Amino acid sequence: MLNVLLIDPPFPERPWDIKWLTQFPPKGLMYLAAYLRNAGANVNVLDTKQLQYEKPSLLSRSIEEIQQFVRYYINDKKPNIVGITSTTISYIPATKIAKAVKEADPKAIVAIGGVHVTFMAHETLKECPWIDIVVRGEGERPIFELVQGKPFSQIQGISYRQNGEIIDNPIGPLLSPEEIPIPAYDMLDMKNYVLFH
Ligand code: B12
Repeated sequence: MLNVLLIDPPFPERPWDIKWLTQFPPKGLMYLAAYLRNAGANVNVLDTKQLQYEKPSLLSRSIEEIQQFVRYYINDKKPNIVGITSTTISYIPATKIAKAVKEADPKAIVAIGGVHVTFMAHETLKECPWIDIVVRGEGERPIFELVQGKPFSQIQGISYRQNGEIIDNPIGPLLSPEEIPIPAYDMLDMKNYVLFH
């Protein structure tokens, strides 16, 4: 089975958000991590928002500094698949992190998911040649099938390039409630998300 790293990207610099937005663990990624771990995969989660505004000092780091950190991290951990999440607001930083990943290891499969790219898969793949796959909608099954090494053509819910064209595989059925795990909160240090301490 392949190794997976899931990354929550930094935010565009909006200083008024520092205290607020760094309080929230990347919930979507923690669901994916729990699902993958339950299925026996080796998975890590990196929340770069915690690097962006270090606590309690609130020392701030630029996106370029975080890109550099990500390159070192990839060289050290050597994940085979790197999955990045994004909303519209975090899309640009997410693409910059994806670029840093590909620069550090061109062999790593770089996937992006989340609400923004679900609706903007073609734009994302056209703008970002360093992103291999867009996962549309619920990500648990598609990322697990990637980890199993299934060919892209057989994974439901992904968009990818093939011979210069973008292919959109149809989205598969949703997970049943029993298949949805408790998010893997233990994989990040929850003390970092306490609002006042
Ligand atoms: C809870 C919530 C918040 C909480 C988050 C708390 C937390 N700990 O996560 C808080 C209050 C912090 C918040 C903040 C904001 N939010 Co909000 N939020 C939501 C809400 C209601 C639910 C999100 C959620 O937890 N979903 C459940 C998880 C499991 O789903 P998910 O993250 O989408 O992940 C799944 C898939 O998308 C996919 N996936 C996601 N990432 C990846 C990555 C890979 C590699 C793969 C394979 C799959 C994958 O797989 C996951 C599991 O199936 C949504 C609306 C909605 N119903 O989705 C709005 C929503 C996401 N928020 C929105 C907005 C605008 C914001 C803010 C910008 C508000 C602001 N003005 O600052 C900020 C930005 C936050 C950010 N990180 O970008 C918009 C985003 C719109 C857009 N175009 O991107 C939404 C869609 C609401 C709306 N309809 O307008 N939010």
